[in-house]
This record gives sequence, C-alpha cells and structure tokens, in this order.
Amino acid sequence: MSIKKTDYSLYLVTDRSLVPEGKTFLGQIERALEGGVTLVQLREKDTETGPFIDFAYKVKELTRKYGVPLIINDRLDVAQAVDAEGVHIGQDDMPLVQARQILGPKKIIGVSCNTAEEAFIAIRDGADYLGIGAVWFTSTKKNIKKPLEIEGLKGILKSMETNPIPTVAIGGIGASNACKLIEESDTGNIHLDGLAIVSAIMAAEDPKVACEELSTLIRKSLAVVGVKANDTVEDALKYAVQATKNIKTMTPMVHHITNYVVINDNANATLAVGASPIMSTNRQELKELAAVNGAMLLNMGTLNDVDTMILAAQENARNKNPVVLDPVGCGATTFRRETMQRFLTECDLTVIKGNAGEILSLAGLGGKSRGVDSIGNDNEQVMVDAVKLLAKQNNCVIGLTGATDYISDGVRVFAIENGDALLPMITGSGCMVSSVVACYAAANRDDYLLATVAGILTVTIASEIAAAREYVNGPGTFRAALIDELYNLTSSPELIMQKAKLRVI
Ligand code: 3NM
Ligand code: MG
Repeated sequence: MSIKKTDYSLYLVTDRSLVPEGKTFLGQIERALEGGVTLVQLREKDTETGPFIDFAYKVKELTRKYGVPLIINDRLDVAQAVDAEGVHIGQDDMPLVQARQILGPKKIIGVSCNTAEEAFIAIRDGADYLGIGAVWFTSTKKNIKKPLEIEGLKGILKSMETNPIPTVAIGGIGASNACKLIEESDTGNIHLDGLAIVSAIMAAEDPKVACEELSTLIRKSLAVVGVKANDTVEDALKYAVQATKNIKTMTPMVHHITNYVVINDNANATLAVGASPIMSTNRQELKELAAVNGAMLLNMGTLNDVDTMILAAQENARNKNPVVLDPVGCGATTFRRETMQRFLTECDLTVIKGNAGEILSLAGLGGKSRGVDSIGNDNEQVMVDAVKLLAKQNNCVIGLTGATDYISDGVRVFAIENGDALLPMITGSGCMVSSVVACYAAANRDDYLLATVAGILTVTIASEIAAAREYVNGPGTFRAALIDELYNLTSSPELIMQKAKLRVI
C-alpha cells in the first residue's frame, strides 16, 4: 500500500565517473533536476562510507528542493543515515525480505531484475518497483552478458501481468531509443512506468537540456501506451462512492486533538459520515488509542500541548494509521510557524488540509495566514504549484480549501468547485472538512489522494444541499442543516456522482 504514487518516468541513476571535465557531480544532478528528472538514485560503487554519506546529504538537499525522491543504491545504512526515500538493491545485494524488515513499509525498495523469475520473487517479497535490464549493451556497466533487447523486456513484463508493480528499464537508453522502447515493450496489458538512465544524463554537456528532451519523449510515449498522468474524474467519483460506503461499514475510530471552538461540530460531523469520534487530549491513553485501527486528526487551532500532539502523530504512524493535520493559522505567529516545522520534521503526516492562506504560507509563496481566516490567491497556477510541491516535499497529500479546492499527492492534482457561500460563515467549517477527510482516510488506505478528494467533495456537496433547504436562512440554521446533509449524503453516496464539480488538472 503506497501513500502516494511515485513518478518513475525519468529516473536518473548517478555515476560520478561520467561527469564531463569542467563540470561538477552535484552541478550535473541539479541541472538534471531542473530538466525534469522524477527520481534520483545515488549509485556509488567505490566510495567509502563516510564520503558516501557526505555526498548523500548533499544530493538529498537537492532532491528535496525539487520534491523528488532520493534512492540509495545498495547501501541501506547510507539510506537510513540521510533518511533517503528508498534503496535500490541488486540480485547480489541484501535480500529484499531483510531490507524491508530494516527499512519498514514506507520506504521505497526497488530491485534489479534480469529474468521473469527474479521479477516474480521480487514482487512476491514486496518490492515497490523493478529495474529491468540491461536492455542493451552499455559502457556504463561492463559485465552485461546478454542484453534483453525489447523482446526480452516485453517477456518479463508479460510474466508480471497478473501481479503488476511499477517498472523501469535500464541499460543503453537515450533520446534515440526511448520512444521505441516504451511503445514496443507495451504488452497491451502492462507497460513500463519509466526509464532509468545513467550516461545520457550524467555525461551530457547540459543535463537540463538532455532531461527536457528525454522527459518530453517519455511523456509522449507513455501517453501512447495509455498511461494516465491522472486518474479521471470518473475514477475519482467512483472511488468517492465506494469510500463513503467503506466508512459506514467499518465505522473507524477517528481520534481528534482539535481546538476548543470546533470540537463539538467535528465530533458530530464524524458521526454523521459514519465514523466514531474520540476527542481525547490525554497523553496517558495515546498509545492505546493509536493501537486501534483508525485515523488521527490534529488541528493546530488550540496549541496547548504540542508534545502530546506530536507523540500522537508518531504513535499513529507507527501503527500505520493515517495522520491528518489541519494547520490552522500556521503562518500567523512565530510559535505557530515553529510548531508547524516540528510537525513537518518530527511526524509522518498523511494529509495536510488547510485553507489557501495556510497552504500558500507553508509553500513560502507569499500567502499570509492572518488569524485563522483565509486569504486566497486567485491565480490557479499558484495554487496548483503550491499543493504539488508541498506534497512532493513532505511526501503526503495536500488539500487546499477555498472558493476552489485543490488536492495533490505531488503527481496528481484535482480541483473541486463545490461549496456554498454560507460555509465560511460558520466557524470551523474548514476544520470539519479535515475531520471528514480523516474519516475517509481511516477507511480508505489504498489511495489517500482519492480519499481526500472524496472527503472534501462530501462536505462541499452537503453544504450546497443544506443551503438549499427551505428553512435555512443564515449561518445558524445552515450549521444544523449541514450535519443533517452530511448524514443524508453519506447514506446515499451515489448523489456525490451527480453533484460533484470535479476537475483533473
Ligand atoms: N544497471 P546507461 S545497466 C546501472 O542491467 C546499470 O541492471 C544495469 O547505464 C542493469 O544508462 C546499468 O549509461 C547502466 O546505459 C546503465
Ligand atoms: Mg547493486
């Protein structure tokens, strides 16, 4: 179960020996990132541990800046030392089962495979992706006996059809053969997710130019074989209907540490959608609560005991419960800014759901968080860039709510146009959205992006139905009607399909 979809399309594998004269290793990597590399594997075959870790830290700084995962070749200790996003292991490296035990479920583990049997074993043992090669002879790796060529690669892909995981091909790949490789290895049922490339990027005079060209070619061919950069609106809506039913059948517990103002409304909204709220702020029972299958909702509106909130997040993450953070007023004061940084660095957050002001301020995009009310920014591109980058940087789903809501996991972006003008007239309606998102995440762990979209759709559509009720003539009656309609809508979730104003971006 992955937290988010990793973009494997243009996968850089480093090799310091290929850096042209007059260029630096880190400089080449940064230019490649500027050019659109989506994943970086640091591959150091002859570097001592100390200097390896040193380089890894420097590369991590770069990959973080560009919101791209860093994978360390072979060395789990180095990956752990720098908290890289994953490792790549070869057939003679540490076995996958042990690597998984050491790194846990959240790290990406890729495995090099040269045969269908190796692929079968790696998938069985829980690899996140496969690097299949060598497709062609290459001077970068000298000991290639017999290259797979496109037919051999296609045979391995075919063998994975009943149990597919993401794949990249490697070995002798460049701009001249990238399209042919992706399009001709497509089995009709399964295709490559990306290309792993060493020399065509590391040895390039300007890796940015090389990567822009490669990226364009790869995207074009992935479109030909039918990769969808996004789920469609229809996929997301079907998901929302089923996700709603899942809450009702599972009645997951959602533990809230929320603010004084909204606590009662949050608990009622949680009940209305079919989950079970517990509003404890007590440190003594945190561990026991986290051991129950469910979700954790943290709301920064009242920040009395930050340490307890962080401990709660950590305990839930340890138990694989999703953790949803509502960063109320996160840019408003120094204390809130510092606390937000602690949440980002000390916790493993699943979803951050804030208003436009909060999310833009988090993204450092000039948004201000004034008190707790939202100041938006009308420029859609700014919003889209902010949610996408923050999602990548923090490896979580970002939901930005406002007149239009934007939701991203760093790869996919959705926009929602539902909602009613009365929604911002009641205090804590944004907090209610976060609460409901936590309910959806608790019961729908296979895709937190679509779960978040579903949660926001549910509240915004319910708000439209509530506002249209005859007796609703202001914020007070609206507030009561909203709880009713949350209950009604989630009891007949097919209505979500009809009412949703959802866009894929
Ligand atoms: N692994 P280039 S081939 C690092 O077959 C590596 O597993 C391979 O380099 C495998 O992109 C290879 O320069 C080198 O051809 C690929
Ligand atoms: Mg290796």
